[in-house]
Amino acid sequence: KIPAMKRRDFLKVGGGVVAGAAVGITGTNVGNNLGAGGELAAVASSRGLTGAEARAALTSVVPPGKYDPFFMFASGGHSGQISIIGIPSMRLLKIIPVFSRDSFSGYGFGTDVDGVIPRGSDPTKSNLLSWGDTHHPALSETEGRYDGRWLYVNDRANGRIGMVDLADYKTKQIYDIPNIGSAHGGVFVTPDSEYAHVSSITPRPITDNGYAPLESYADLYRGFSSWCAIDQTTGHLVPEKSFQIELPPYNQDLADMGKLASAGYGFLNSFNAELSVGMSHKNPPIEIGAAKNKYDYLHVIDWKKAEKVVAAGKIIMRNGIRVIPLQVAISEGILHFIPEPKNPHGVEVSPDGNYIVIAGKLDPAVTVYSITMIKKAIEDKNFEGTDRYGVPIIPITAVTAAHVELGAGPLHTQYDGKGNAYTSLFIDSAIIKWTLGPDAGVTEKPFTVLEKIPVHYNIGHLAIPGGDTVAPVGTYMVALNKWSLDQVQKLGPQHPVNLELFDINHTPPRVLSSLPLGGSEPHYAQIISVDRLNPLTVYPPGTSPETMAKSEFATASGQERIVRADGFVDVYATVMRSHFTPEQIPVTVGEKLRIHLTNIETAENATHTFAVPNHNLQATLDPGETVSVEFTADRVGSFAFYCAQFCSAMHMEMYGWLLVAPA
Ligand code: CUK
Ligand code: CUA
Repeated sequence: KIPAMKRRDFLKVGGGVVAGAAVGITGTNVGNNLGAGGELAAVASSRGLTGAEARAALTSVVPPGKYDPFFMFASGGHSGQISIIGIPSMRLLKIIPVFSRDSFSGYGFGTDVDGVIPRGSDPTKSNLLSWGDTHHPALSETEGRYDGRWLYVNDRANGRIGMVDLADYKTKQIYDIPNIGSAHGGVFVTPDSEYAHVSSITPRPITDNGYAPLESYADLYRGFSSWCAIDQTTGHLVPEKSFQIELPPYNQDLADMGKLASAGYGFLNSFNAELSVGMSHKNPPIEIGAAKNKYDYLHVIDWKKAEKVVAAGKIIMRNGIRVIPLQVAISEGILHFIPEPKNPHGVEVSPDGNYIVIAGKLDPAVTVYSITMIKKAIEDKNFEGTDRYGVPIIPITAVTAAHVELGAGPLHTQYDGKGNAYTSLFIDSAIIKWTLGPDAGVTEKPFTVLEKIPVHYNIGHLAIPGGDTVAPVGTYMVALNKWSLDQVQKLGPQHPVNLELFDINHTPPRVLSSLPLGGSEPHYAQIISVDRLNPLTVYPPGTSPETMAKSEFATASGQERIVRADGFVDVYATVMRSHFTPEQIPVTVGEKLRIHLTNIETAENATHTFAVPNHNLQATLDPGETVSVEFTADRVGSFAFYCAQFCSAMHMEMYGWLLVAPA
């Protein structure tokens, strides 16, 4: 890390760094040009870099063999994946498929873990989905800090949550949440990871067959706030321990969990309080109809109280999950509304938990609510009537701590832990740095705009290490930009998204580098200190990643065999550099095969695969891993299966024969 430097010391990297040369840049042209003197200056000048660009490069470079201190877990939008990006190097380190198939990792191509994709809890939903739209990753937390155990992410398209185990960075579960057709508000976890929360964005009919004409929208469509219980040992979501709260058919949008001062509460934005259903002979398009009212409703949910109401049995069962009916949520004081300026997008709670910041989208300001004032209003029953379903409305004036003008199209806010907030402006293509207020320890210049930081271009979310936790690390900030326009050479008509890295230790924040990311659209990302992660290097021999225990099919060297029983051909195989055992699998067409493969390597990095030509079979086996591949040998032929991962000098020789003889 380059410490903050005085102007005159700029780039004066000490002797010994570059062949003993004292590298310096003289004071007069600091920040714009490189001056004479030193090899670093010569390098920069030969590459046509300005002083600022050279400084940015030095501030963020992670040389070969050195490591990034932070990982960013970014969603992949409609690629259905999660990407891991090193910070500050901005190198793409890994892609974890969650909702979509991926032949590289073998995910969805014939292995055990393949079962994760179709395995859902809601039999009414298609069990053949092999795509999703990841938006909001949520790292598990302990006491409001990322703990590096698990990662959850919503499928905005299909109303599901995927769970990734950070022991091996693999997807272990997809929970197909009942009663919701789409999921956007979350995933956010409670401060001790009791629940992963998500809400539906588009309401769905509560009829048995899931259909209702739009004329009955107000009566028969509903939203659901879903509190998915997390098993504290495995990280799996447990349907029997989860519950939902029925909500009016507004579009419940982004959400955040209360923490510290606001622990026990969840906050959900919404839009379309107008209940617009789109164009017909008398209706305007949704886009216009949903923007008519001056206010929508921030949903304030007391989830601790909801837990008690569930425990007291004041619930109904609906498609296998416990549901608190809307009228019960109202009468038990679980749900309150606060008007929020029209069609808001993000709601983000400050690290101390005192402030709930709403980004307006159609309002050029953020509205800051105070949890102290919200609690008081609820206690005093200070309501200004109810919405059309009877939900009590807290007057906006009773709870607003500030309304801070920022600019056009505010979307999302992150915090640096030093009393500052950073809010993205989609339309203005900028991030605004502004101060929180006294409850967050800011007494001098509270709620004041400090900087306008330009981005390229059209930013959605932004991420700071721990930026949504109780303990942000205000070092780096990444802007997740939707458009890249002139920032990258032409790559055909579709442009990549563009992530930009900023140094926010410096005032004003400075851009360091960018990562145009093809093929993946990070909506949201969370950045964790790498020292909080504790992944496996190799699996204990014969481990099934699905259970993280020894597989009953684990096979040791010398125990390889082919067994015919119960109508199956079970092949117990081992895999190592540079051969499969057995190398010949002779069967007759029509036989059902279960091939159990164990990678018996104990060496780090010694991954192999089992790739079968002309079949949709590609299993990837990390060292120690056991997977089972099940299929029917339904075509006659000699198929040379092989290892698709370049693993040794004899990698090309690593193959064998699946011989399917005619009957
Ligand atoms: S949304 Cu995509 S930029 Cu799903 Cu968080 Cu705001
Ligand atoms: Cu094993 Cu290539």
